[in-house]
Amino acid sequence: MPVFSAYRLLFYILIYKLIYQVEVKILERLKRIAAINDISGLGKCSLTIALPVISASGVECSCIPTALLSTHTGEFQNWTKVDLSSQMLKIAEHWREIGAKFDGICSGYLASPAQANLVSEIIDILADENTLIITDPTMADNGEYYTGFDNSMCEAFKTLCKRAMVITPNITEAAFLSGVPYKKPPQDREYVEELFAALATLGPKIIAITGIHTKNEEVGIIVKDLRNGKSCEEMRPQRGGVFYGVGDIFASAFSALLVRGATIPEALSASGLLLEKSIEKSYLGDTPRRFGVEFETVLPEYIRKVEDIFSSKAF
Ligand code: PXL
Repeated sequence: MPVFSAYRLLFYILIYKLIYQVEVKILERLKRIAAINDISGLGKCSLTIALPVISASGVECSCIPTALLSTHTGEFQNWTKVDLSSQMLKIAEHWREIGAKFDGICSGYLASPAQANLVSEIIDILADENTLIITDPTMADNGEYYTGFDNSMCEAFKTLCKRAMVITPNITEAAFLSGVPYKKPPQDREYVEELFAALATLGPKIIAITGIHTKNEEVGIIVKDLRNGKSCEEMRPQRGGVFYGVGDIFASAFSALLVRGATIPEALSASGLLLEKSIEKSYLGDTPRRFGVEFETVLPEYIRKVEDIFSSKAF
């Protein structure tokens, strides 16, 4: 082939790639998640995390609040709480009338075990065959139920895990849901595999267990895709004490990125970065723990990482 036409061919290929890339970007429809979770006015968790984090992931976040609290229920006293059960179905039905479509439905903290039935009804109302259902069974940590919760909340969450494609329990919740006795840190691989196997019987296809202390000084997340048996993990240095809202940060980012089309390792790596850096900032800044972690100043770096993931998909 003459040199001239080889260059010309290369030129056309480059132009084609450029146009294709621009088109993919333009055609990437904004995805939408319905976040079903509480609003704790102070103490950064649940919806006050889901809204900014899902938005920063490039996904629209619509909210169905399960309860309105003055603060979260850990390390605060005399908090106020209004159960919003009476509104939840009404909101979903209104959205159905409007014809709103949802690419994901992500549920978390419930005001009562009975709300699990409402969440299930909301899934019936809003989901179609392409909607990713994610359940974050927010009910316990460090081997104990959150204030006001007991085994009946665990039974309620089991029914939601059965409907979910993705579940994101911490290691305490994984133990409670699976019926495998909770093991204090360090938790060896064999124990974690036992949890995965028992949770698999509930029906989800992707299980992300957070807060796993596999060895001294290390803590992290292990995700198993039961469709192909593959696992991936993100470990970080262990920082002593409790960090509030970090499960919500992970569940929100991981869900949004999956809904947007990231692979599991990509979603885990970006959500793990947001989590680790937010914890690190709070740890170094010595922020009072109960007010939640400093995720806000990490969002720019997280957004850059998310952009890298999706711009590489355009080629
Ligand atoms: O981040 C979990 C969470 C969510 N919502 C409420 C909570 C907690 C944990 O304590 O109390 C109200």
